[in-house]
Amino acid sequence: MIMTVTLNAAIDKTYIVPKFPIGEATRAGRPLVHPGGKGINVARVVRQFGMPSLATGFVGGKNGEAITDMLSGLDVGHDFVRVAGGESRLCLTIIDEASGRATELLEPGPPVTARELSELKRKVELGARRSKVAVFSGSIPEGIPSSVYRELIAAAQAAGCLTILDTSGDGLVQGIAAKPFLIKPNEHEVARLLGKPLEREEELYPLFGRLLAQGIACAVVSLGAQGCIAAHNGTLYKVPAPRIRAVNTVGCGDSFVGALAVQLASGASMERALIQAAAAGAADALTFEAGFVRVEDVKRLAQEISVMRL
Ligand code: TA6
Repeated sequence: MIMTVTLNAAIDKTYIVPKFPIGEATRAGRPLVHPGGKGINVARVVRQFGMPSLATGFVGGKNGEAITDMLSGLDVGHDFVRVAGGESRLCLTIIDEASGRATELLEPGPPVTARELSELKRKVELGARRSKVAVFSGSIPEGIPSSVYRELIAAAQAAGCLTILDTSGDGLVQGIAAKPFLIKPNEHEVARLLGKPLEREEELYPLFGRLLAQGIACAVVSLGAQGCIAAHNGTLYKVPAPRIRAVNTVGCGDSFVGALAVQLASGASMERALIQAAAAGAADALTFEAGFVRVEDVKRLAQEISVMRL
């Protein structure tokens, strides 16, 4: 089983409009509605690959109930802490068909108390005992210290779980201290680790050296349409993404991580895991739904990908 931790669950609504002019009223059709937040997206993708998944984290209010009901409907196992501080957030994506661009509007979500956080730690410990891989994804809500991922990852690892961290900012910097098995910043998030915006691929090489020396087994930097670069066990991999006609790239990183988690839980080689992940990230971009893949697309696209060892 794969456990995913989403500290700020969401209801994701995606509106597809012919044109989205700023400062004007736009009448939209019915949105696509899904349970969201990065870890929940990962859990859904894991399930699409046919592997059992357990989603945990924080939900609140009626929106929280809607999130867990939708997860049950998708056959995704869940065990969330219900917070008293308010409603789980709405995350809106507006896709402008004329330009092909997506605009996201992400609410902050409810605050979390220290007692609610202790409750989550207990759930993570229990879930990790039943899981091969634990995935920690997404932003950190108000009330929780940025050291949260460090503590949760340590708890999951103590239970024998392989851990993946996909977050940004201080949460990423502090989470690295727990030595997760794998981290996956994107090209923007890695700027925090580099201390400057990423300009050239080669700038990643010394960073990879530092991360591996710090005890991270695998560091993957996703580069959108350029694919990804990864370092594992002293080997550098470059994985070009297949060429596709993207309709929505929101959530592609979550599908990438979901496929990685499935492959690592199945004992696949890093090379195979990276190919499947790159194929899943691209497959997600073929659909309007965020964090959603058609497995047949992943299989087809995987055949177009070959890994280079640098
Ligand atoms: O990656 C896409 C997405 O997961 C959306 O589904 C939306 O819920 C948002 O990102 C949440 O990101 P965050 O980092 O705030 O948890």
